[in-house]
Amino acid sequence: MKSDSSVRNDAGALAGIVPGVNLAAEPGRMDFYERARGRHLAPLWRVLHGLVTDRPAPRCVPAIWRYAEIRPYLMEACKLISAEEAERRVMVLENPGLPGESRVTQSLFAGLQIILPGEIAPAHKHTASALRFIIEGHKAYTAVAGERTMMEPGDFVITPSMSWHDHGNEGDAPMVWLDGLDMHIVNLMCASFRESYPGKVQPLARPEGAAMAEAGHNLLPVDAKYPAQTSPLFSYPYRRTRDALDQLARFRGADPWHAYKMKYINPVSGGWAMPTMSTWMQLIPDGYKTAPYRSTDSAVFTVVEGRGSSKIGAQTFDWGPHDIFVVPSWVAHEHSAVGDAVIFVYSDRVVQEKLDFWREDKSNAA
Ligand code: 1HN
Repeated sequence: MKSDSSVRNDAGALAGIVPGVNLAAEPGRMDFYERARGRHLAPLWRVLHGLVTDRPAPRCVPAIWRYAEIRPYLMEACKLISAEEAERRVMVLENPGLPGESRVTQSLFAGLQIILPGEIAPAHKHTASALRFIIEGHKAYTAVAGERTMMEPGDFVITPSMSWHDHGNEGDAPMVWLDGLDMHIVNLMCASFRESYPGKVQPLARPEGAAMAEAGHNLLPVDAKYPAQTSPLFSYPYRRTRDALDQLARFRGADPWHAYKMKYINPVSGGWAMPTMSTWMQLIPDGYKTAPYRSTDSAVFTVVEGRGSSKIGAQTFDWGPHDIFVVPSWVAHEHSAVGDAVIFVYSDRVVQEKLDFWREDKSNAA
């Protein structure tokens, strides 16, 4: 019999073998496997239960990036490369379970982008949609599809698929934001396009505030058509979000699993603000502890205000402002806050809902 090293019968590959398969008989099948491989054929029974798992089996692991520990690296990057040379000066948050893959979860990207006073991140567009969640700094803007918006800490800003976007910092301090992108979902389907704008910045076609005027007041211009699935409102200022949560907490009780959690919506459809990434802002009142919860969407949490801790699976992570942590799919988690805590969350829930995959579990069954 031929050596079977080429048929990957190592423990890792066999993790997916059907339990009924007689391992003692496998050596006698190796010659067949080998010849089949020459015809680009492979036996499903050796991999089936790794392909179709009993429950979510994320390779992504619970993790936290503490801002005080990573901010110095952003500053150091500024000394080594300009925003222009890098195209985007972003330090990627790599999930420790997925090193080298530029993934914060299996389906999502996260990075911290830093732009110094006077710098410009040149205009480009791509299939992937991006969200920005502003961490620190003032007087920086992003221009999206011909309209600028200024960015302030806590603001949630959207770059829809295939819209030109460039950023600039007109203030006197560094500007840092979290970039959340869906390119791994785009790439799963091999649907990615990208183009540079001929010129550093795109021309502005509308005054600042136009999108907010049209779509930001529970009103829409009569007869306006919105063919895209992304919200036409591309900036959700923190001032308004915070106020909404505050007012809600004055007359409603906290939800056992979520405390106060408000989804960002597309005013045209009433659905999620973006077609590929769900986004929320969550308020956990001082002293409150949420009940264990899990769902099939893996989520990225960015702390805005307050301190607290989250038990994620078996691990407990303490967090404070600007810390970023990840909860993988189907891992039970619970949060507790010391002082009112406000947390921005994004996940792939909207995609799973569209595909009828999404599930949640509030039963505390592990
Ligand atoms: C991108 O275009 C931006 O436009 C940020 O600011 C991060 C990460 C991967 C690919 C494209 C931006 C990105 C990105």
